[in-house]
Amino acid sequence: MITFFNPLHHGHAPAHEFFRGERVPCFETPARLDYVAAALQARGHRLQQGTQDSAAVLAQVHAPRYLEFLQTSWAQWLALDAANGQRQPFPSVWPIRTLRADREPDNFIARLGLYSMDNGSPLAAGTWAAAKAGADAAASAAAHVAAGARAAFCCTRPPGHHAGPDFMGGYCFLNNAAVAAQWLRQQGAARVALLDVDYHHGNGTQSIFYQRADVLFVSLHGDPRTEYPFYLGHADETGSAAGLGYNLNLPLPAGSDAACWFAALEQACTRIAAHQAQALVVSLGLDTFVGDPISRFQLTQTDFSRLGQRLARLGLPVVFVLEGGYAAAELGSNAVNVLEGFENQGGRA
Ligand code: SP5
Ligand code: ZN
Repeated sequence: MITFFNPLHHGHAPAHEFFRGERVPCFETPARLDYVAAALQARGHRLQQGTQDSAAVLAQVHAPRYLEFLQTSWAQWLALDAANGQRQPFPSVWPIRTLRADREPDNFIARLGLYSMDNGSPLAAGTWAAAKAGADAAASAAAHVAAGARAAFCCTRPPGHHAGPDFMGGYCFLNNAAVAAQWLRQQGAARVALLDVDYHHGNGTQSIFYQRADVLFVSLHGDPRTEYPFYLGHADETGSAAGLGYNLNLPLPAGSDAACWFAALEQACTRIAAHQAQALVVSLGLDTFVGDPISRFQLTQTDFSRLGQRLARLGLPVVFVLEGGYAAAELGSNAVNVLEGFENQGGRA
């Protein structure tokens, strides 16, 4: 299958994040994607740049004022102090319950808090350009599938599934999987299913589609009682309004092994089959890997081949969108194992 690669991802390269009050090197690094590109090329897969512009669809999945903020954020940061070019902005205050989120403050750090769910998603000089190019790659992968391909892979970072209608978080800025799903809808798929297999619940994607029946959201993830993003991803979140019954969360205890994980995947596949979708988007986080430094499931390299095989048996056209996965050196082979498992099961593009 064809890979649509984000050519601008290196521009998003913040240096550090916080862990237990200390600055630690970022887990979400450019090296991650370099490893995936290398593994794809070593195993004979074709990489290309997409040609689609995601702008119109981005405006359907994100709020205009959030997109405007993100696009101008680095310039706003520099406007505070030219020396900020060597620093990373972090939010320090948030409009939590009883505070107003409808007014945009003039203060840049206050606006940053308004549009952030955590302090773990540092901006860098090239963040907007990288995130926009990633959304374009997701649109291009979706366009390729809408035009008749069995599958496509959107190989991008920063990831997207924690980014909600009007906020960033969890290393995510623009929701690439939501762009792919919305693109497929606009190209004529009446029903789309979105399966999120990242270790962390895809709170942003869930929120974007929570009131809609046309995009089914199904997620397997670490139980939010103990795992990030903590405040969403419980089993009792089933959708609202027209979307009631079109959201399925399958939280699993931290430490779950492959047997437990694949049993939940069967439940996910049963629900997806019942949706009678015309296309499937997979939020492909690989931080379920036993060697992941920030996550606690126990999938092995061969389990990723098995995942690809199982998804092929759904018989749907698929857009794979890369999300998390922080064991960088193993990320490439783990990703390619999913794609080749899919292809070898008959899911050829
Ligand atoms: C896309 C994605 O996978 N985002 C994950 C965001 C997780 N953010 C919280 C990171 C907490 C890091 N904890 C470090 C534990 C080291 N033992
Ligand atoms: Zn994750």
